[in-house]
Parts: sequence; C-alpha cells; structure tokens
Amino acid sequence: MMVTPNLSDLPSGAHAFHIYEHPNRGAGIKGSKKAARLMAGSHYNPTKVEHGQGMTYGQGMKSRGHLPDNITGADITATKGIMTDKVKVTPVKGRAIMVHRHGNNEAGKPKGGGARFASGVILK
Ligand SMILES: [Cu+2]
Repeated sequence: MMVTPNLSDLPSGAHAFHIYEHPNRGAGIKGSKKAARLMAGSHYNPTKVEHGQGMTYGQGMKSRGHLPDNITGADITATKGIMTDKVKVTPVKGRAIMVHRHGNNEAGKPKGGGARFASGVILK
C-alpha cells in the first residue's frame, strides 16, 4: 500500500505517521493529564504482535499500524509517499491516520513519536 500525505503547516522535523484503531479524534485522560486524540485508541495491530525491539523502521517492524518512515515537516509540507507491505487498504478504511509531534523511536521501548499532533480518517 502506498500512503501519500498532502499535509501543510507542520512544524519542522520528522513526525511519526501511524494508523490507529478508531476514527474518533476526541481527547481523553492519560495518567492524570488530558491528551489530544486519545479516543483514536491504539495503533492498528489486528494480530496483537509486540513492537519490534531494537529494530529499525523499514526493517521488519511488527505493529501494523506503524508506517515504516517518518514524514517530515522540514519544508512545512509533507507529500512524499510511504510504501508499506504490512497493511492492506480495505481493513484500514474508516480508521484514523495520526501525525505525531516527533519522529518514530524504536530504540529499546518504542513510544512512536510522542504526542498526537494531528489526525484524519482514511476514506479510500
Ligand atoms: Cu502512533
């Protein structure tokens, strides 16, 4: 599947770009703090595999919702496509696509980019 973002007004730098379970953009409570877009649930991961420990994105990450590359806001827009063979189109229709505040982090205990910065719904 090829994911082709068409995003503008991004802060500069890398941003993790992931598929989430639910299209709900509502905030929620994480720990004792309000967190944006928490109602989108967790990363889309239908077979409940563990995140790869110490693997580099693009070298076999297991959580299917993790797209293999960051998008970059270096030029304020992000339009470079991301190719993945981990996800098929039909099962992710109607799910959320999330842009994180920071880039993917697979070192040790992956957190996947920090705060949820922006989101949308996969329509086709
Ligand atoms: Cu994520």
